[in-house]
Amino acid sequence: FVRRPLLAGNWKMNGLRAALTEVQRVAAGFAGAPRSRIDLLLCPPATLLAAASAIAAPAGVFLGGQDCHSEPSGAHTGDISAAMLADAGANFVIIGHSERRADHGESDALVRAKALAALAAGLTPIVCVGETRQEREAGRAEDVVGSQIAGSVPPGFAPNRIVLAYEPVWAIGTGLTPTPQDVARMHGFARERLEAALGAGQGPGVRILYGGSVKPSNARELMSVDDVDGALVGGASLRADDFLAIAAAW
Ligand code: G2H
Repeated sequence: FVRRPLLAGNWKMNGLRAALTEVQRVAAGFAGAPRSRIDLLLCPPATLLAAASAIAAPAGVFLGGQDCHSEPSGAHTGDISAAMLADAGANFVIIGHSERRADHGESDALVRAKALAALAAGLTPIVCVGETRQEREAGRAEDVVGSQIAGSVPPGFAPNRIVLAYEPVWAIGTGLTPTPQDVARMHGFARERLEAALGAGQGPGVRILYGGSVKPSNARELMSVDDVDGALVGGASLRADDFLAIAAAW
């Protein structure tokens, strides 16, 4: 089954307008070789989305948001709807990142509602799951990820409408990464659970990204693991040179 790799950069709460020069560099770099082999996606802060889209979209680089509200509009001060992200040029939106789950108490049910809102607005949700260090040490990593998938992934959608990101919380921004064997095991397990969530025969069509301390020096090894269809990159996506070096892993 051919799944086109997706390399996504999550800038998190980083980036003023000056950072648009990095978007320019990514767009210019993507005009080269990797373009035909992978999908490239940048998720800058929402304040930069429209300007980043004007630069990156003509080069074929996709844009995405980092979160959206579960409702299409209304009295939700400070929140952003999926349609607003789409209107600003987004094609994707990260949903249920562990930092959202931790900082804002987002439950699986809320993550699923947000993913549904994204789908309704024509965006592709990147639904994030992953266990904490304590959960892994207690031998509960698969239980946790399995129940997050069951609770967060909206059922009944075509596999190409949803992306899953496996991000072990203990690997995020720490420089630590799981072994390729651990990643292979978890991605294989996640694909089985996606099959259960989306329906028989649908598992092989879903792109499953690995996230957590991906950088140029480990990208090739992690991206060659079975069932790894791309990466969700935080820190190493902030500089165009690093991000493009990761893109060269394919
Ligand atoms: C995981 C990742 C991006 P980093 O959160 O989503 O961040 O690559 O900095 O570990």
